[in-house]
Amino acid sequence: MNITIINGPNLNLLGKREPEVYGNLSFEQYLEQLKAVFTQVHFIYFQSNIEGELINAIQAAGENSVGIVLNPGGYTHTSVAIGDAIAAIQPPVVEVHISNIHAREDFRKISHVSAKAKGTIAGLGLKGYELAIQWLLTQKA
Ligand code: CA2
Repeated sequence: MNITIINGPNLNLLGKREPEVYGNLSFEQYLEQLKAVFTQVHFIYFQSNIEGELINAIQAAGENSVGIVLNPGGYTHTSVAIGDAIAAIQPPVVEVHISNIHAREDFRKISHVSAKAKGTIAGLGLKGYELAIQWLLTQKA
């Protein structure tokens, strides 16, 4: 069973910068932990700093995955097109943010993704991805 995890811009820097906000693990390191916890899942992981590539990945996951965990990074707050891509696919999408976007600058309180996602997890660090996957596994037929 495929679950796709998609990370947006600058999340390739996890573990390298701003550890006080984003922790000190790279996503690749964390992904190994997820694979060990969810042995029944085949993870497809994609990260890009480019909006159109993220949209292509959402569309592809719409065809080949039972669910998507999406952290759109800064595009959360700007991208109508990513919201549209989520609305256009069948599998459930869980929006995840490592930091609590509601406790930061005002511009981070707006998400163009939340209304199209099944749900949103914010502020629980990388643990949010694991919780999103747990929920997706309750949804499969
Ligand atoms: O909290 C999150 O997960 C965010 O989606 C992260 C985005 C930010 O623009 C959103 O408002 C909230 C930024 C990702 C930047 O990631 C970095 C990771 C390590 C070092 C520097 C940036």
